[in-house]
This record gives sequence, structure tokens and C-alpha cells, in this order.
Amino acid sequence: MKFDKELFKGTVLNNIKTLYRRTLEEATEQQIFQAVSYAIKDVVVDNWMATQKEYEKKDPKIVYYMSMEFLMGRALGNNLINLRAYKEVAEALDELGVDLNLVEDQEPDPALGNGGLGRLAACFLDSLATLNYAAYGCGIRYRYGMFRQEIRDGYQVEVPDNWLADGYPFELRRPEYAKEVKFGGWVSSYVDENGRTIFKQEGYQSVQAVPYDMPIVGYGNGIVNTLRIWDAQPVECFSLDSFDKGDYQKAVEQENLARNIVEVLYPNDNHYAGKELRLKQQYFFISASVQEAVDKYMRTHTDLHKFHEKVAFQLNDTHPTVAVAELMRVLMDDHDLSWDEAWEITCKTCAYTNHTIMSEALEKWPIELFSRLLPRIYQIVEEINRRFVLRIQQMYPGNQEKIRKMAIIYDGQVKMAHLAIVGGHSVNGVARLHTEILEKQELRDFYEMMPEKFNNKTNGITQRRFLLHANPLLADWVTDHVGDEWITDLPALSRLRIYADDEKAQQEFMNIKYQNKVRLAKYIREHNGIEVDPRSIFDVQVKRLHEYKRQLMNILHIMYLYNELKDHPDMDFYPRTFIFGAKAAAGYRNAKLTIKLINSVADVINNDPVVDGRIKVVFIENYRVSNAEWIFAAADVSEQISTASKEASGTGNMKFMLNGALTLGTMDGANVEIVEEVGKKNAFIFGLSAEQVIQYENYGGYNPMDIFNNDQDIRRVLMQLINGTYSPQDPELFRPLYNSLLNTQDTAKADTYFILADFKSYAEAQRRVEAAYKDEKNWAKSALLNVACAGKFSSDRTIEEYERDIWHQEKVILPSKPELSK
Ligand code: 475
Repeated sequence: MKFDKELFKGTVLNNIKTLYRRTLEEATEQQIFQAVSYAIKDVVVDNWMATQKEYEKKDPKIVYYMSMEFLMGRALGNNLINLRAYKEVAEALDELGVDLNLVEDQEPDPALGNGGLGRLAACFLDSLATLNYAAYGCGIRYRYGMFRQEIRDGYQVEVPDNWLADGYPFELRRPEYAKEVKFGGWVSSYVDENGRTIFKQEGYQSVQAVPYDMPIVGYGNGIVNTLRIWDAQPVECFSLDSFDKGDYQKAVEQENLARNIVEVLYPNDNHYAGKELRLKQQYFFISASVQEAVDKYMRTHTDLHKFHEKVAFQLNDTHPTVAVAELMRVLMDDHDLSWDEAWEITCKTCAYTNHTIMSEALEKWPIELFSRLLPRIYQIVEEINRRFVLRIQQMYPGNQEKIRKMAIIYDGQVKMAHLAIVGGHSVNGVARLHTEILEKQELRDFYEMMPEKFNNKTNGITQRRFLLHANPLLADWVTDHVGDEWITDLPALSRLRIYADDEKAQQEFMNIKYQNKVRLAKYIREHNGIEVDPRSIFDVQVKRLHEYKRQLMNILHIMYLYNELKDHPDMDFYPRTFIFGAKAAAGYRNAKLTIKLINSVADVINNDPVVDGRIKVVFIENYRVSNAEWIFAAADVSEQISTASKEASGTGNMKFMLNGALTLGTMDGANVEIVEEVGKKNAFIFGLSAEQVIQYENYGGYNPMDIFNNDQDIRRVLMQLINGTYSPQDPELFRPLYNSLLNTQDTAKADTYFILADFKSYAEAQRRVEAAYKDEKNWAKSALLNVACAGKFSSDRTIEEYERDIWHQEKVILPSKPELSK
């Protein structure tokens, strides 16, 4: 069906009328956004219904991607892209005198996630729909998503993100699928007439889980899958005429439980907070999702023994791991299966993805809390643990050490990773190096006991959002040269290789990069009031702020460069714009102080006449999916400088590569595979290897003080942290950062992320960057090769690997051509 421009324009105008009783001229930008979105939703819903009808007919296996986080980013532009209607709609709106870009900018950026893990979930949903697989994302409808970051006086200030304030047009409330979720109380048991033990949770409080569905539009194939996020409501409005004091008390508590549970996303990335409310959130959305998956299956099937043939649960890290016990509970308590039957089905249904080896991220719940909140679930976990410990004893007789290290419940704690590994059939890491470290180090005992479960799935990103939508100039240029297959087959980009040496292509590419830099420079001028030169090298580090990601090393190096410029004002120096974007967890002191340091250094350097604009430092406020798209498109250098072994994969690294930035990085995470694809010549690699880092960690031998004492450049920079150079009113301000590098009391705790060890090697790599950029043709060639070699890093490839090794779904092809598609 062809896009009917006039019909679309009419719908928009009519929506403005019926929603707001206004004309287009009278409508606010937000109202126009709503009206346009409802016009698009109208089309999406038709495809959505057609897809779900076909799923009912074909009865394919369904994947439930269970995740505490979905960092979706804005939907309007992405939906238009995937409907293949972006240009037509832009044109139609233009005829109405409306700029689609401004309309898009009215959408709140749904930020129901922190960083990498949440954005990966969003990319996976896009790929699943595009590749014709039936899938649900299952998550939480947080009232407040990731906080909005404001920078005041150089400090991060967290402002609540009320993303639902104006109503979100792309969600649909589905009260007919509401579920009850029970917390607390106790478990009573009795033996029924058939001699079976029946377990009943009593004296509990419950919450009503009400789902909201968001459409996930596949690219050009008519498929629309569902992101189902759960809201919490009180079970019943309590009656004020209740004279029973106990009831009244309970009613108030239930009301509060419901009010609190989905209130806010925990803003911690790669970190376990251990809060009771967090466990409530986990069980809340998992219980609702598992109940619905079983109910849905039972609507069209009778034999639960074949559940796993039609359903897969993918657990996005350990946060959803209570799913193992909850599925056991539903199968046994609600559907009368025996332990052994339920266990077989559960293991065949569940699979676990690990996203980090940072030890502070490991989820370990105190037994007291876990059993109080989830008494029946705890019983089941105890029994899983009892049986697993027996298996350990059979395999390693008399080996107490194995039990201590591997048991699910030990030392007063419930270890969620162990439960996820034991209760599923697959364990995967997210890049080759990361999976190797899991097998050899972190999960070694489990790997030795059950090697068949372990596999790698190197992450990927969706090129629909991160090239087609983010960088229309480059996307069009690529399509002009090699056709548009890359949109659904990213390896087709390799056809660009033949243009790498073509001077005209190089020039065109650099020109596009320049225009994207102009676009970002304008954004920076408007948002930061800083003037940056689009001819300078745009050197970018955008990601969550974490010590292991080493933003501190980046800014220390900038301080070092500044010292060099002060000492040799006439030195040869290619102008550089250093761009940072990062949110810090609200309670993470050193992370927040690093933000302050970056802004303080920026203040000094940006305003020093000696520098004369040759270095600019910019901290982009409120880094999020929507501004990320512009930033990737404009980057020359991609900073991927984590301590080797610490970054499980990284996915920003792939977004930069796809947009033709060169990686400056360590041999960590997926950087290893990026360099493998593009060649060492087209990246700047430095620093300790993962093996060397692990060697130091396991056997010691690293002393940052030696480096401090022997290297005057480093010493000078570190002293500037504590002598007031960047904080004259309070010279002690940055002392904690200094101490984190040189903690004099306990050398084992000094510089745990090896910043000083890697500093010189990093500075040397930065010199190579500068030299390379001066050779413009060669730079253009390398940048083009980065684009050409990015094919592996599509989330389409990742999803097909999950399909091949874990999910084994069949594709569903719709019978008729989708609405709005050519
Ligand atoms: C890795 N988040 C990246 C990315 O696989 C990797 C959220 C809540 C609580 C604790 N942790 C989190 C993460 O652990 C996380 O985002 N991990 C990231 O997953 C996708 O590319 O290297 O750091």
C-alpha cells in the first residue's frame, strides 16, 4: 500500500482538532507532536493487529526478553524509519509548514534504563521484529526513568524525569491482562486427598500488575512486536467503612506498596545496591510476566510439558533471575506438575546473559530479606539449592571448597548468578574476551561442571537507529554507493571497501563528517554556550561514568596536554575538541567528582588565551539516546579506554565505528573484535592486556607510587589535583581522586584501574591520533574502512546467533504487504 500523503495530513489536522479543539496554527509544538504520533500509531496498530493474528495462526515459539531496563529512546522517528515512511512524512509535514525534526524533539526520551544493558535490550527488540521473530520485551513502567542531569557550577544535579507528564502516545494500557503479585506473609502446607503436598501463601500483601504495551516496529516487514511494561496498582480501593482496624492498616500498606514499587528506576550501572524495593521490583515484573506467559500458552495449548518448545525466557543479567523459581512455582502450585517435571521445563525455558564481571555488581540477597519478602519463592530456591549441592557432592566427593564457592545459598545469602546458571540451559557472555574471562576466571567452577551451557554472543547495535536515523547524510551516501541492503544486512557495507582509496569518496565522506560536526557544534553552542571549531578533531567519550571506564585518565591526559601547551606555546598542535557525556550514579562520589573535575578543567582551558582555542573541553549535559545519535555521527575519535578485562563488551564503540570514527582503545571487551575486523592500522590501541591486568590482580606487583616517583609529567598532573590549579578556592576538592590513584595507607587499594600504568601508553597513542589526522586522505581512508568493516556489529547478527544456539525460533512472514510500505 502506498503512503497517502493527503490522508495523512488530514489525519494530523483532525487529531489536533479532536484532541485539543485547536487548529494547526493554534497548536503548541507538543500538541503537534501528539497529533502526528497518533496519526502514525493508527497505522502501527493495524500492522500490530495483523502481526498478532498471524502469530495466533502460526503458533510460533515466543521469546520473552526479561529485563529490568529498556533504554528505548524516542519512538516517533524510529517508527517512521522502520515503516519506511520517514521521508514521505517529513515531506507531508513540510507542506503543512511543520518541521519533522522539531516535532521529534518534542518527544520525551523514554529512558527506562541506565546504559549498555538497557540499550542492548532495545536494540534486540528492534532486530527481533526486523528478523520476523515473535518476541515480547518484559519490563517495568517506571514512573520516573533515568534522572535528567543538570550541570550547576560544574556539579551534576539529578532532576526527576517525569516522562509521562504529557501522556505518551505510543503506549497502550491493557487492563484485561492484569495479574496479582503477592509479597510477604507465610507458607502453609497440607496434604490433599491424592497425597500431594499443597503449598499456600497466606497473610500476604498483593499488588495488581497492569501491563502497558508499546509497539516494536520491524523494518519494512509489517511485523509489530510488543514491549510489555508493568504498572502497579492497589489491588482494590479499600473501603473507608471498614471498621476492622487490621484490614484498614493492611489496605493502607497495600496501597503504599503499589505506589512505591514502580516509582523509580535505580540509577546504578554495573552496581548492586541491595535495596529491598529493588527486589520487590524484580519479583513484581517477573511474576506478572511469567504468569502471563503461562496463561497465554494455556489459552491455545493443553500440555505444559511442551512449554519450552513454544516459550523461551532470556534473562538480561541476574536482575530477572527470580523467574527460575517463579516458573517452578506456577508450574507446581498453579498447574500441579511434580518437581521433576517442572524442573525440566524450567531449565529448558530459561537462559542467562552475563553483562559484567565487576564484583560490586554481583547480586547477593540476604536470606532474611529474601525469605521475608518471597516466602514461597525462597522455599523453592532452598530446594533447588539442596539438590544442586547433592550434585556437587556427587561430582566432587568431600570437596567442601566447591560447595562454598558454588552453592546458591551460602553464608546467609542467595546468589542470583548461581541460580541463573543452575536453573537455565545457557550462560552467555557478551564479547569473546568477556566469555573467556567468565570461563577461566569468574565462573570457572561452573564452566568445569557444565561446559555445554557456556557460549558467547558478541553484542551488536541496530543500524536502523544508529546510522539510518542518526546520520541521514552518511546513510544516503552509503546507499548511493552500495545500495540499501545494509539496512537489513549490515555486512553488505563491506562493498564500501573499494571506495577507501578513492579520493572523491574520501572527500565526500570527510565533508559529511564536517556537516555532522557543524550540527553538533550548533547543539553545543545552544546547550553549553561554548564555541567549538568543526575543523578540530572531535575526540569523544560518551558513556556512563565509572572508574573502570577511566574518564579520569582522559581528563588527566588533557591536563597533561595543557601543561605541554603552556610550556611550549608555539609547539605544533592540531586543534582538538574533547567531548564528554556521562551520568554518574547519584551516590557514586568519585564519579561525581570526576564530572566536576572535567568541568573545572574545561573552564580553565577553554578560557586561557595561551591555548587560543587549540584545546576545547566540552561536557554535554544530560547525555541520553536522543543526543547520542548526533554525537556518534560527529565523532572523529572514539574513546574506549576501560581497564582491560573490565568492560564486558561495550556497544558505544560499535556505534562510533559505524559512523566512521576511529577507535582509541584498550584491548578490552568488543574492542578486540573491532580491531580484528578493521585492522590494527585503522585503530589506536594501547595499554595493558587483560591478561596482564588479571596477573597483577591475582599476584600483585603493581605499585603506582613507583610511577608517580619516576615520571615527572604524571607527577605534575597529579599534583595539580591537590594544589588548587583547577580549584583555587578549595585546593582539597579533588583530593579523593588523587587518593584513589595513590592511596598511601594501603597500596593494594591504589589505582585499582591501572590509570598510571597505562598513562604513558595512552599519551603515546594520542600522539599517533594527531599525526594520523594531519594526513587527511589516510584518515578518511581509515574512517571509511571503519564503516565498511562494521558489518559484524549489527544486533541482527547477534540475534541470529541467539536463535541458532539458544532460542531456535521459526520466522513468521506476514501474508500481505504491510501498511505504509512500498
Ligand atoms: C556492560 N548494568 C557493557 C553492556 O551487554 C556491555 C544495570 C543495573 C544494575 C547493575 N548493572 C547494570 C550493567 O551491568 C551494564 O550495563 N553492563 C553493560 O552491558 C551490554 O556492552 O560492557 O558494562
